[in-house]
Amino acid sequence: MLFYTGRIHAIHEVRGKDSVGAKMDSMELEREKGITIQSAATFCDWTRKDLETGVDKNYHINLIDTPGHIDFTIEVERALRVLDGAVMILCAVSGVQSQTTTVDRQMKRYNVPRLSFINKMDRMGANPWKAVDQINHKLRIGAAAIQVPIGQEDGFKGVVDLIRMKAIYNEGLRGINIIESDEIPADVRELAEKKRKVLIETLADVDDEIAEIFLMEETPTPAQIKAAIRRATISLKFTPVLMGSALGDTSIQPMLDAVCDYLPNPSEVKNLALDRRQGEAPVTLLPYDSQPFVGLAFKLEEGNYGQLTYIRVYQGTLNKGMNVFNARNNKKIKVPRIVRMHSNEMEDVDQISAGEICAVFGVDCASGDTFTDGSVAYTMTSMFVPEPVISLSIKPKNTKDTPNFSKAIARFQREDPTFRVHVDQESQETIISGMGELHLDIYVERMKREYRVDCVTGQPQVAYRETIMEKTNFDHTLKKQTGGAGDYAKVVGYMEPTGDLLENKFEHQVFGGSISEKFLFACEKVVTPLPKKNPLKKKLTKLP
Ligand SMILES: Nc1nc2c(ncn2[C@@H]2O[C@H](COP(=O)(O)OP(=O)(O)OP(=O)(O)O)[C@@H](O)[C@H]2O)c(=O)[nH]1
Ligand SMILES: [Mg+2]
Repeated sequence: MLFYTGRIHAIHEVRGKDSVGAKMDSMELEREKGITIQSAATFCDWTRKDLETGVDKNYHINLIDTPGHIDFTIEVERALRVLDGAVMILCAVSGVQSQTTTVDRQMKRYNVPRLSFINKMDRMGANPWKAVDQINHKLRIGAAAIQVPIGQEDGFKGVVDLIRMKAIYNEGLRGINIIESDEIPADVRELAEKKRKVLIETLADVDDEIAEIFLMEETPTPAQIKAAIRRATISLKFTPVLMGSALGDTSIQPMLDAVCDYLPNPSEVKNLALDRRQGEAPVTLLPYDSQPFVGLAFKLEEGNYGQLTYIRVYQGTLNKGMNVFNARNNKKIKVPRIVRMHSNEMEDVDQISAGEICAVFGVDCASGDTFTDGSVAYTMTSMFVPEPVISLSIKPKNTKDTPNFSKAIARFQREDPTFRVHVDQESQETIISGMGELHLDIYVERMKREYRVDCVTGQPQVAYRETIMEKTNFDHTLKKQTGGAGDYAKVVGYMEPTGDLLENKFEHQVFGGSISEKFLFACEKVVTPLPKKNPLKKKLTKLP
């Protein structure tokens, strides 16, 4: 996308043979591992010819590229919190994968309209129809292809636009030229007609206007189909499905056209804030420059020049040198420097308008803070932060590295709310927790590279709780030789599921005798607490 919009002049892979690396994956570790770890922001312009009037229209796009791995899910979360639309990328062979369902949930959480793009159409076993079916059934969103492929697998060479019934091919170096033809190859004509019907039927299910045309047994015009796709996509009832091959330079430009055609512009998205002067009543933010400034800090990065704070401007403008107020603590801060990001590069600007994304220096705040110009008392809701699922103990190999170790840990925690650190009370070890083994590995590796701290880590522990699945009897005699006759106790009982995972119940059935409260309490104490660190098994051995 960046190449075709003229933002970069060559396409490189994350871990390409030319060792240049992808523009949006600038971290050394990303290039080494060939995966995206951190999200990166950029912006680009795309000129789209209006089909009705034939006039060129320029669209300005703010773009965030996010990782796909579940380990870096917070990067997806915060991007979706602030973006007005998304392109969900699927693999033509694998279709909807488990990570797709996670991202789908995140898109739904923030009501983000989406296009679906089935990539890797050049691969052996590519089957876009399986993916379309999975979006409908697994993700439960109305989905229909608006294109069909021309050629298959390594013979994939273009698509048919089902709305206008035109064949679209890429020509020239890296497919830079788009060639459109009214001549649809004979072997795809039938499929194209069939899938066009499916598109109209699917739209009829989610859009009244198309439903009416459909019931009258008429065929909607291309303009009517496009308008319906736009309405249904923005109202989250539908996702148009496109297909192509990023590696094969095929059919990327039509996807950019679709971004302009079907994803909302900032004024079409309802973004709410809470007005603290009106008892936290929701107010709709208006993305106009003339309104009072309201922005949300959604990502922090500590760099060479201090804290870089990414802000989405929802309303009004943000100007260099302006005073802004942090809604959380009412602190007044002067914004000394505003930049627009192009992955790891930045460009100084004096002003950022409503609807755009920028980054500022010298603004000390937490992720999720709302900023205003002080004339309104709005706060925006923050994003969802999932609980970490895996932990491991960590310490620097050399104690002399402890200050750097602490510095790194503090920074990672500030930047990433899914990375947590605590000191275990029993072992006095530092425990780091995160979303997966890879997540923690990356931080350990970054500590080595960026802070020159070698660490020793323990075995990863997955967060889990044990519970009793069936009734189990116990009968134990405790003998304690304290001189003389000694003491002994016999404890007989059973354990069984209470039916409630959160509650442990203790009952005793002592009758007749006189067992002192002290002993009963000791028995209760052993079975009642939910073991935090030690699995239940360990506790049970201590039970008597
Ligand atoms: N065959 C084929 N391979 C592709 C295509 N597009 C990307 N790939 C390969 O897929 C791999 C991952 O590509 P990336 O662009 O890094 O994918 P990504 O979605 O950014 O991955 P993460 O950000 O790490 O989640 C690379 O090895 C690419 O060469 C394509 O159209 N066809
Ligand atoms: Mg990537």
